[in-house]
Amino acid sequence: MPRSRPVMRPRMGKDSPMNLVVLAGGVGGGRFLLGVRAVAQAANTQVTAIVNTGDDVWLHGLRICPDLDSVLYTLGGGADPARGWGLRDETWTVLEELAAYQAEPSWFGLGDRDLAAHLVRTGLLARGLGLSDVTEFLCRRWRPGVRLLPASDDGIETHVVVAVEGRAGETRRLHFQEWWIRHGARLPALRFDYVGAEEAAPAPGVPEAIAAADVVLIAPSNPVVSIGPILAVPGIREALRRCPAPIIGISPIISGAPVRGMADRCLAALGVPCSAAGVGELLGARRNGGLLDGWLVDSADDPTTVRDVPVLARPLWMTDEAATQAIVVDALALAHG
Ligand code: FO1
Repeated sequence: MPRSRPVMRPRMGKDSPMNLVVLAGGVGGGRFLLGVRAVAQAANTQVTAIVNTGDDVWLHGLRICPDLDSVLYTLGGGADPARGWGLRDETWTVLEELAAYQAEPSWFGLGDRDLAAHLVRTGLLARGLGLSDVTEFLCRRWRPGVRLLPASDDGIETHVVVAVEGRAGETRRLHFQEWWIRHGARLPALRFDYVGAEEAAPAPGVPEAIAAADVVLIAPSNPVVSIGPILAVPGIREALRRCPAPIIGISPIISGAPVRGMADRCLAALGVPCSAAGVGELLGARRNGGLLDGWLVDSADDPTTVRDVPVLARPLWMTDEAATQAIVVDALALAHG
């Protein structure tokens, strides 16, 4: 439900600029960042979003970065509001022509306007630019109003391990996008592998942004396939654990169901209950080797307890930007005790 109470300003950024770091995935991460940006603009606060790259995929010779693009398009005002991903006023001529060639994969929707970003990105990568430089270049077009950093410039791809039907004990792996889009996340996942993450380094600026943060927020994104790959990059989890700033997570689960997407199917593979408490325990208390200094859950999940983590229950539905701003203000209030 939309909230009626006025948005309060957080206790930050009064004199010198403050630094807010947000770990985020795609569509939900972009919508959350709309609220973060609005609160930050009113409070002399700079925002750095560290975005998941595990969904990235090579298709038709192009490097596609769905989460970076969803955040970019959402903050840039270009996202299609119904789909959440891709661009508004889209046309699909190239996709139709690819279908005429029976070019595979046919299950991934590439819009004509969206293709421009993939062409530019792939071209710049081929010229030797890192993904973070390429992202900065794309930001000149969309002006997202926050600093967007990929978690890593090194290729990371989330793969899903599933059972082979009719062959007991045999497994196969597929790219996350194939599992998500082609199979609608219906094949029971046995495991998620963040391929390339172990050898990856944080993108330039990521450790520095975390070290300089006054508050770190973990967006209500899918904890397994959006936040998981970010934390799997060696150095990022450590930088978070070391940083002096409070780390506040916002639950992506309300009343036992994902706010958006199919996080329930991802959590099942990890044996984690699909609940605000389950995801809170998965992230864990910083004092116990986890990450959280605070966990914001929806009012419907009150009371929720997570071992050694202060929990605040407030409305968490991102129904509009004002509601999302209120969530951010609540998260900052939790950060400031
Ligand atoms: N999601 C779909 O459900 N179907 C698609 O055909 C599709 C195409 C697509 C193209 C570009 C892009 O940036 C995102 C796209 N998405 C599509 C969204 C994406 O697969 C997922 O929602 C995210 O990776 C999960 O965060």
